[in-house]
Amino acid sequence: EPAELMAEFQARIDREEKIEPRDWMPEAYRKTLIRQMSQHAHSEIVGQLPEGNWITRAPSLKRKMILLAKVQDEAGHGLYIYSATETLGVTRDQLTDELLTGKAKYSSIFNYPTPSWADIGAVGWLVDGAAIMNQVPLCRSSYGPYARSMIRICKEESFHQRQGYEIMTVLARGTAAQKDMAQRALNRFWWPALMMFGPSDKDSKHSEQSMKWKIKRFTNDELRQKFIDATVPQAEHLGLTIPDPELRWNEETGQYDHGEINWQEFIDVIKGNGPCNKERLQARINAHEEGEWVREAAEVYQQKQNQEEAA
Ligand code: FAQ
Repeated sequence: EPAELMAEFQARIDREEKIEPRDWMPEAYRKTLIRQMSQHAHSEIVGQLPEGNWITRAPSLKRKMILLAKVQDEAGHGLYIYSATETLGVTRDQLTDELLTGKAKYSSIFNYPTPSWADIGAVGWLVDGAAIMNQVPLCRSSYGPYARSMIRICKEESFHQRQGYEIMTVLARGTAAQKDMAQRALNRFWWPALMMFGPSDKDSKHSEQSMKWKIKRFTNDELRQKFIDATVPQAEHLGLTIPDPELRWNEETGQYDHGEINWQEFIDVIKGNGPCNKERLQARINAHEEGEWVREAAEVYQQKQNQEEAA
């Protein structure tokens, strides 16, 4: 790629200009955006499953309505981000195919089970909380369609986080058994939520370039630390204990120190060997197969319309 074009591209980024679909961009910029955005879209789609598990069993009609709305929001987020990704020259069919054949990654967090109602609270509080921490800076991402799609998504995620925290509040103030249920859900989701931010900075192969291109505005470790610092007081307010014996406030740094993340577990989960990877992928394959008749009908309808127009 010509050096002048590369230099001009970087200068535009440095001036905080947004890059738009028809603009010239380095192939590697296009590639890394397709990678990150499609993984993000797949995460929103697969992310419906852990919570979808509780829609039929939500403890009241009101809870069921809220959860349905939240899960539908996640479907919507997936669709906006797929559309934004298509502006980079890939098709939705290609992206779907990569997900269903297991080639594409999606967030590690959605490979964990949600065995109790409290997990729905923990997912909203911690998973959506982590998602917001990561996605608010993406509203300033250098690629225009991605940045714009994030604005509405972040507003919706913020409602999701609050509904999760509210579920946790009710359980934590409830009976001893309810509080225990909330604590167990926190124990299950704390470490996986920290892993959502990705590998530590020293192992993050894309961070340096993505920061230079202002696709990312903070490193993985920076965002993880912000999340911990924001979340520990919330756990204290609930009267719940974060399952990390090494967690303590550090006066000097003005941050919480924390224990080591189990990176082997992270690697296992992204390689497909987490507790629910196979189940999640199978659920998406089934949904796709069951939707075959809709795609067929839409195609036949389109052909008829074309014929009528031609006649
Ligand atoms: N899981 O070099 P880096 C949501 C991969 S929120 C799986 O650091 P990068 C909302 C990474 O892709 C969740 N894979 O990569 C919701 C790369 O693999 P590759 C979705 C991970 O891109 C809530 C390799 O490791 N959010 O869905 C993970 O600079 C509730 C090396 O990593 C987003 O996707 C992981 N946790 O930084 C929905 C946000 N972490 O491609 C339903 C947008 C890393 O070389 C219910 N994405 N990997 O094969 C990002 O901000 C970035 O892509 C990072 C990773 C920060 C995730």
